Amino acid sequence: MKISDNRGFNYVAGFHGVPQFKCWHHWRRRGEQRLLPLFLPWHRAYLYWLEQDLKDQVADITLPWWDWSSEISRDEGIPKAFSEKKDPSGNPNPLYKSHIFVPTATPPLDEDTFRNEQDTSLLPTKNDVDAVLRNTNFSDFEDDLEEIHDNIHGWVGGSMQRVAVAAFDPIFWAHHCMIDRIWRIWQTDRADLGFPVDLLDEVLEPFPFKVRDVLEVKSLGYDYASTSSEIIVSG
Ligand SMILES: [Cu+2]
Repeated sequence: MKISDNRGFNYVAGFHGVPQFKCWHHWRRRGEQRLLPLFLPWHRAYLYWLEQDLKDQVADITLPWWDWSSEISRDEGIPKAFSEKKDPSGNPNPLYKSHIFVPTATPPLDEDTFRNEQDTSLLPTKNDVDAVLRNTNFSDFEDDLEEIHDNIHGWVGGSMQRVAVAAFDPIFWAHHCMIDRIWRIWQTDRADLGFPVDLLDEVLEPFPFKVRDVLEVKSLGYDYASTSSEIIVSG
């Protein structure tokens, strides 16, 4: 967050909404006429990009996922690592909020992210996730998963419910890791990884990757510690 050039958090957060608006949601991207189901691959490339920038600073760091369907989330809501205003030594917790600085936006942005979360009883359940996982067709799966994803953005509220600034809230990344993880679970035991073959060469701008490059998390050098949704609840 202290790095002000294109390796910094503020710059990378700006790929999603302001100022670059490169994200894909509900088959759409700003300035693109075609409708394409690139929500999942685009956000996987995005997570990978931030994680590589983080690794340049701290070699063994990885992005965590936030399992908002877990019992712990039902008790505590947003994980304490993200919700506490101060870290254990009394300094401001950088995961609680970030400062959005985009002077080129209309209007110019120079403000902190904020949240306005709802009651934990409204979070999706494991049954909701399991229902999404039962889809056999990629487009249906992605549509259903994106709907749960939208609900979490709305549940967190504040900056997270606006596409333009959502990625500036640090919880965005843990939320999207959970979405990425559910995709990874869905891909397990699918020889073709379930993606429409005619879209494998679509480029995931601004990243130098095609869809085919991000289909397999292991080829990107990562995997999820658990790809069974059972184990997470007890953790
Ligand atoms: Cu999102």
